[in-house]
Amino acid sequence: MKRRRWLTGGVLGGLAWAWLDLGLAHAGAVPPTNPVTFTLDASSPVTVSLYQLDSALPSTVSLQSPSRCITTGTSFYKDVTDCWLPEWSPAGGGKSVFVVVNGAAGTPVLVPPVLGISLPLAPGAVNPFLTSLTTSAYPGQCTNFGSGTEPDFTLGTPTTFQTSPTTSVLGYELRPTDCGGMAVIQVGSLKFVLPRDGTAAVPANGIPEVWENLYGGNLDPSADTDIGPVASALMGDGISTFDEYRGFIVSGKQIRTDPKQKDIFLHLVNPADSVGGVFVTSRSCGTSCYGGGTTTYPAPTAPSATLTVPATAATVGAIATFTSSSAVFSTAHVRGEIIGNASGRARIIAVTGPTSATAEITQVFPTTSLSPGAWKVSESLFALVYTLVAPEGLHLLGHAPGATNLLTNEWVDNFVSVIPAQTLNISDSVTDRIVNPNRLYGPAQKGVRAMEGLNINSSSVLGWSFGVASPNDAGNVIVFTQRIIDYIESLLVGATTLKYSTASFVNGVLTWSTPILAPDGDPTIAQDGVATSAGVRAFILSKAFQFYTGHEIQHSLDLTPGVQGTTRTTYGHHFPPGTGDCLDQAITTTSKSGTVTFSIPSVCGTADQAQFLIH
Ligand SMILES: [Ca+2]
Ligand SMILES: [Ca+2]
Ligand SMILES: [Ca+2]
Repeated sequence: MKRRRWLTGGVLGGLAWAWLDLGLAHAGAVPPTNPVTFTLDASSPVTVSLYQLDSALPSTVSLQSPSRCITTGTSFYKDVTDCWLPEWSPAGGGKSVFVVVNGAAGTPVLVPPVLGISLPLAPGAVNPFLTSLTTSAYPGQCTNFGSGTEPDFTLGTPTTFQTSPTTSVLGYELRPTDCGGMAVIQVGSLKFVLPRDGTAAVPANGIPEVWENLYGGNLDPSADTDIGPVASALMGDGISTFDEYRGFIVSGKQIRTDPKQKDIFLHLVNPADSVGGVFVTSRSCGTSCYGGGTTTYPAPTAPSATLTVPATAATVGAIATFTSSSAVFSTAHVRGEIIGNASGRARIIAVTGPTSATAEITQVFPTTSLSPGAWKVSESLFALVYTLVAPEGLHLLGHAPGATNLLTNEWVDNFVSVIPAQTLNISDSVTDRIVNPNRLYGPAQKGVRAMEGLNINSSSVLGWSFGVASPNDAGNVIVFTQRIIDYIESLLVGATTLKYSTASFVNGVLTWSTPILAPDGDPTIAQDGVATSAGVRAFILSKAFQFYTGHEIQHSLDLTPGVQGTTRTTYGHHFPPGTGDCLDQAITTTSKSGTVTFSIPSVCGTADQAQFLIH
């Protein structure tokens, strides 16, 4: 492609001619919107097109990507009319697109927003910025983020740019100040809705066709009909389809969520408990066992496989796909880390197969291959929740992995303190944890706050849920991480061998696996099952952390089986220990002749999947 740039200097004389030709030759064009029917006037000789700098576009997109355009590898401006959606982030602001008018010489202007809009709208109400055909001024910047009611776009002065070696065009910079706003551009008497909304036959509805078509087209903006994880589960995640389109800032990055799959919003507070304003610290992890302390769980392990490191792993911030020589990766690794012992760190975004994971580089990998024992990988703390929603449906708000986390501006955060053992102080519990404060449709929806308590004021290993229901009724939970460590260690006194078993579905029934020697997590040593091995203990502790953290979170997802006990024993909002379900009350162990076997659930049963509900 570099070859084309050589031609640029020789063709300047042809620019004016090429510009005039553009209107007819153009692939992507948005016709004007009929102000009565809100359909597109396909017969109009005047249209608009959109351009972005090709080299500034990503090489791939996912369903969550803010925009849909990908680079073709040139240094020119690319026609993005058919793929562009607004992009905005707290750090970078709006990402510009250039508007080109085809078939007319008029200067485009941005139609200012209609005033006096009252939100949220009634169910089924038509977007008022659409009915008035004005640029939108949605509250804040995204469904969960920001404040203010400024126009959602600005339109700049004329700019000339190259769309090919031989073509230069005149455009106007359109810069979003919102994650999902609607720009209305007027040329003469014609008005154009950007991104393109509606067709010649289907009226605009406030949701661009580029996004709607990912989910079957022409959606109801006020609907909340998410399904999953099983067909019989009740519908909805509390976020309307329009607000899912408009999108969220999740740990600093803009995403759009799936209107057909449930989304869970979660904020981790680690540590959460404090005395007189001073955070409690722990014997085993210092500041936190969830990240930012001296030890973090789940702990990384070293797979017995060679890791092939892509060239892009030499750039911080790049998205790279790693491959392993044998099966290593599972869904549980999403949001975990790949770590080179000598150098290199990457945060796993997606696992595409047992030998392949896509990850964001956070520290440069200097080599292209890492042999067994030279690299590690860690699972996610939230692996148990992934058995209810896919990892991309669990959104960690305001989360810095590997660090402590307290407050976030990615939801309404009224957290004040937790005083040991578990006195929770929230300044305003009515608005606390709302994740859609800037919504266009529907009621307020809350997320889940998972708090790490480091106090050991009680010996109970069980966490605490401030109510058992959905996030709108409960939604604050504490996990006592030092107590988990103390409990596991108490079981290891006198032990020589540690074994591990977990339950999986076999013909719809939770079935415990044959216990294995707990792995030491290092192919260069042979200490599997050795009770004194640091790696073996870290493995058991990691599985315990995932279990207790997951099931406390799940109390806020309506996974609250009532008393499930026998005639002699009850288990509160749990299944009995040993059932194998993610909502088991506790880990079970057996001890015989120095061998301690841990049975730790790692999946939710079909009963949980059918009951899982957010409201
Ligand atoms: Ca639409
Ligand atoms: Ca929804
Ligand atoms: Ca959803």
